[in-house]
Amino acid sequence: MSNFVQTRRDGEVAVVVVNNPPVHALKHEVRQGILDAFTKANGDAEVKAIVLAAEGRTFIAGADITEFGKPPKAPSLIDVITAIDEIKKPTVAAMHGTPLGGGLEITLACHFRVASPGTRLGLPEIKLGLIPGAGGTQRLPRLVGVEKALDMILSGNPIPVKDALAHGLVDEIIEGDLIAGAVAFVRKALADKRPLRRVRDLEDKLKPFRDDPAKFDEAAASAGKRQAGLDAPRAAIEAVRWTLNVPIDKALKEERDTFIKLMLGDQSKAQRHLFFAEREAAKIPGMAADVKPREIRKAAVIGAGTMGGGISMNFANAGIPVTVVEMSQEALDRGFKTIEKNYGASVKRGSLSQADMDKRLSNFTRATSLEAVADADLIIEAVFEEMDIKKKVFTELDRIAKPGAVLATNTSYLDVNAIANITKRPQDVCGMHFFSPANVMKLLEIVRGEKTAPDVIATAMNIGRKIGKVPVVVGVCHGFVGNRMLSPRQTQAERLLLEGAMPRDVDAAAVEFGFPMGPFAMGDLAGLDVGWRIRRAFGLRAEIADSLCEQGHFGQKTGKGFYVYEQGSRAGVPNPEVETLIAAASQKLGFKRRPIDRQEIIERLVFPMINEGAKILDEGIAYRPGDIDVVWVYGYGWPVWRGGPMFYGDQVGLPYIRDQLHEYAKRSGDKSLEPSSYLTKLADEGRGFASLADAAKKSA
Ligand code: 3H9
Repeated sequence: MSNFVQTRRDGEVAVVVVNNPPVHALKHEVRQGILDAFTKANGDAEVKAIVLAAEGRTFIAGADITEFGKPPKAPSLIDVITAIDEIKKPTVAAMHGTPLGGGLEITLACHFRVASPGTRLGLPEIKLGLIPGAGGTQRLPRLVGVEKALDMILSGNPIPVKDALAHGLVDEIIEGDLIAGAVAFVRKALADKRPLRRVRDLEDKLKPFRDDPAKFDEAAASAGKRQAGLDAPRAAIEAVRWTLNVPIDKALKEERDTFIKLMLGDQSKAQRHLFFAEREAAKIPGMAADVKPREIRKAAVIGAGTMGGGISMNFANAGIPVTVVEMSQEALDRGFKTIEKNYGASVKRGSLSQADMDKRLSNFTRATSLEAVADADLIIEAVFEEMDIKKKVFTELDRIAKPGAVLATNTSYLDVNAIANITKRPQDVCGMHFFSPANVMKLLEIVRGEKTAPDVIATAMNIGRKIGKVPVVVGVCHGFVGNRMLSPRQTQAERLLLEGAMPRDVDAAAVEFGFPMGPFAMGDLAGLDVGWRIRRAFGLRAEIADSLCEQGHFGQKTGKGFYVYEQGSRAGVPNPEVETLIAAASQKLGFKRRPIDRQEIIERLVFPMINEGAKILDEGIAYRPGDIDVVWVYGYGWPVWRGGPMFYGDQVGLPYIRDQLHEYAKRSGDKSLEPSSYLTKLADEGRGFASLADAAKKSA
């Protein structure tokens, strides 16, 4: 008997139970165990029906992703599924937790599926740059219909069990003991002589699409927004289309071939890297196992501006009471108007019910005095980005906050140690850096000050996850990880203008690379005055952007920035005045303008970021290269299929990046482009960033 799969008998029913915690990933031994168990039960004349279930917190959550790219070992998941599909005794999958990917595909070879309340079922392969590779694209549409299947496969999001029941993916929801319920279900099926239909033989839900193939394109188009540049969604649509016109055995083979091609490709490699990087980022090296997060029952946010309002919504959405403090009633009212407008927009879109909006709004307490935060367990300061103001707020918080409260600053650039040290409890202070719009963006940089207590970091991580963020711990430096790496990109974007490019050239190259928008369109959207203010505070100047600001052009909000915006339009058109301004600036600063090609633009934007990332790792500001990748994907729209800047750096090769940076520094005379000593060292030693991740894992 396998260690991972055990069979017990309940009378005439064999119950096959998978046990490979935490999520029963279908590694080789598990596949073998399931195959053996089903083969044995099928051959046993005393067994009349078979139930498949799993121990612990979930049913099988998919193939073992760590096996991808390694030499395959028989039996494959398809071998297992084919064998189950052939069984003539009733088979029933008993699901709980998150039956996902290959885990759900196995159940599609069973005659019946039952599930506990709270089960969430899905085919998330698309999020790993894959399509379902064990029959999901062929069996799911036959069971739930083409529209629902496309929706599930293209979004990758799991559906609640009630939805699954409504669409025929689940035959019954079992309250109470799941396995006992599944056994009772299958006994009844035997007694009623229920026909044993194989999902692969179902045709009725395909018929409307076979009769009218144009309906398929409509269904595919309406199955959610797709990110440009990704291969898997296109492949998934084609695979589901085969249900209409390709015999199932041929389609299953083609599905498998497509899955393997995607699995071996760079996009899936990048997305799998991110899957594990996100989970690694949750682990804090050196954190003792007995460190417990503090309990957060009440939160408070100081500031109801764009950031403060967005931050507070996260808590209200998660059902955590949150007090929002502003200096004046007027500012408070303005802040809440925006919050209500944001919720109202979700209600209009249909993504939130009016009742849920009201419930969320009831979690807010409004206040105009800091004293109102006295009973909060976590206080996040989101006031103006100026050290003196922050210090004043923290001095007050030190006086007012209850002992043990976590005091967090949302600063983007300022020294968290200096803020902490103004209080008598620096161990309770950390940074919680949200990204705009703070109620939407998933990234949360948790800034570890030199005196921050481990349980404060654990608390910030824990609450971050509770409010749906992806938290990453970073150290104190100017701009932490994300903004610090953004800075050389911005510098190069402006340099490229001075040397010969136009904003549209730079933005087009960035979009071609995969960013949702280029640096200049982004600046116009965020407001050029934001960067201008920060640069002035630090005595810095960006010739072109600052000239625009001096003329009162702040981007979209003033109708003019690097682009011109027609009344109410978010799409900018090139601004001829800017082109004149750029030419004049080039002349003034002594640049001889020259044509700059796409490759140089992309490399000049991206390689300096990788160079800065190397410095960040060298200084220990980030624990692992994967943490930096998570920051950039979740906070700055780095294209997922390129895996994050450090992963991309390894793909391109550090020796090439070292040489190109040196070459660009020479050509442009910009010394800041020179490769850092750490990047040079890694490149010279023939190592990539991945070697640092491996080393970090070994020492953990
Ligand atoms: C697939 O099935 C392809 C098929 O169509 C065709 C095949 C031929 N493999 O997330 P957690 C690890 S593709 C290996 O923290 P949670 C994870 O790294 C697959 N390892 O727990 C972590 O390890 P560690 C389709 C996996 O409760 C630990 O388990 N399926 C896998 O927050 C706990 O994970 C998916 O894409 C895996 N498949 O969330 C599902 N899954 O402790 C991916 C997890 O060392 N998984 N691990 O850091 C998930 O979405 C979440 O893990 C889940 C649980 C929702 C299940």
